Amino acid sequence: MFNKVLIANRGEIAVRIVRACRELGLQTVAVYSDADRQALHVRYADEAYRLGPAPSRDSYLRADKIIDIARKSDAGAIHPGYGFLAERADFAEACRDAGVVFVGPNPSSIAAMGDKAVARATVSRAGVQVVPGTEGEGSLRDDELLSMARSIGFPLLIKATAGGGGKGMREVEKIEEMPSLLSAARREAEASFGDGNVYLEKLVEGARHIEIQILADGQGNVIHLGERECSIQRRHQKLLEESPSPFVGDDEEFRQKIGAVAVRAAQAVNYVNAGTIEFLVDKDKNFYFLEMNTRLQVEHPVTEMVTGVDIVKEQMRIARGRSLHHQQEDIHHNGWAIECRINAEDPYNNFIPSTGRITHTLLPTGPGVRVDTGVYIGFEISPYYDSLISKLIVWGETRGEAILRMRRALEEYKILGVHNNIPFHQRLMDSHRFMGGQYDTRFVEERFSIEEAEESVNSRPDIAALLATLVAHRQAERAAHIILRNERDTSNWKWLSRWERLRR
Ligand code: MV4
Repeated sequence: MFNKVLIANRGEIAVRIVRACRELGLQTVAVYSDADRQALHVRYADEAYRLGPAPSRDSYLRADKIIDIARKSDAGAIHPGYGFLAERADFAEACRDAGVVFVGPNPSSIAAMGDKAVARATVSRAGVQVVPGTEGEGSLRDDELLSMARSIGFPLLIKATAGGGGKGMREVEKIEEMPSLLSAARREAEASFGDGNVYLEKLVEGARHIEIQILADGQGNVIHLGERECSIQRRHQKLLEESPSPFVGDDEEFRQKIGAVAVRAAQAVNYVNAGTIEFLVDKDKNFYFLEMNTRLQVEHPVTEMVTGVDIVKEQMRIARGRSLHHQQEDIHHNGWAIECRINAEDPYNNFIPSTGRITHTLLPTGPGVRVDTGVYIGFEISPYYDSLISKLIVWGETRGEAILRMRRALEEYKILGVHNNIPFHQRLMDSHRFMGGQYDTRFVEERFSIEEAEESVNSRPDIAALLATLVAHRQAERAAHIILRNERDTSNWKWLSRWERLRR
């Protein structure tokens, strides 16, 4: 039984894990690269050890060093967070060989779900619906794929078996395109994963991306914590997640149905610890298994906010051999949670990553607001890691209240020193399609433009008048803001009551 945990990660998720350990009375060990010497996760942990230079392969990906530090610091467990080593079966195995508990599933579960064709075949055998496509687990040659494509039908998708996150994926409209797109997909998969193997799936159009949070203990108990809606994304980077899904809403029967299928998918690989099953859901509520993420996810807080379950503490309990704290009947969904990923990127310039020092920041607080972050004033956003500055999560009794609260929190939030995507989220909160919950995975890329959204805000005559006042009389700035805010409040109230009448 361990009492000390090494956190093999950085940023907000490392801070999140330290917090869970604190509350459980577990000692913590941080590791850091040269870029993160001053980082919050280092300051919050009981001990911290240097890994190496900033690049990930010299620091957070150094499995050997991390296991060595765990041994020397007498940490009995390693929590990998997400990214880096979290879904590497060989790392989970190396931990086990070193006598250190890996806070996550068994290496065999990671491996089975890591190969997307094996995952498909495995859950399919367990009776879980997958998108029609190639069957089996082996490698298929181009000529075999070509003849299978004909019976699957078009449009279809070529996917990398080692993939996930859309890399090595190609959409095929007609058979003539197959040969060139096959070699392009194989090339990209080879370059990204060192494995050019691919499989085929029928393309499901206009689908939503809904995922189910799973918890499983070593005693064979598996439960689900309901769904997260993750369709607001750009180039396979999620930007906003919510729970419940507006598409599922109060259809409790559907929630329990898809939840039970997710549980079956986890059981198919003898899953232990926290995990997520991704589904594509079409407009008729048909759902298909896509893949399983065998780790804690970035967006886990929205599930925590509506279920009241602390997922990271549950992970620790499971890793300590205890059985689940909750049974399926104990899980209830209360209210609505939305998470905005606040990234250091420029939403006005193709979302290019922005680097530099955070010279000033003001965090939103107050009722129903949670901010998970790893940065502070003076922190340098470097090009070495992902661009996540923080996660802004709000809770409301209804979706309407959650949206208004998110608008309020985004207004309060100030970050100076790097470009950030707060304006993107503000415009999204104003978008009628978002408000109505009418969006799918193509929404951000095909139907939403921050410039146009800005335009529509700017063309509102009341706001234009206020802006004119601002330019002419700088002193009037504060008063003008107060007027602006009151204007908004009125429309917010109107909007909220309309929303709530609509939902009844
Ligand atoms: C699909 C699909 C439509 N049909 N598979 C994208 C990444 C990987 N997780 C799977 N992905 C998709 N697979 C079939 N058969 C559409 C997507 C997809 C997508 C999925 C989830 C979230 C965002 C997405 C954006 C574009 C495409």
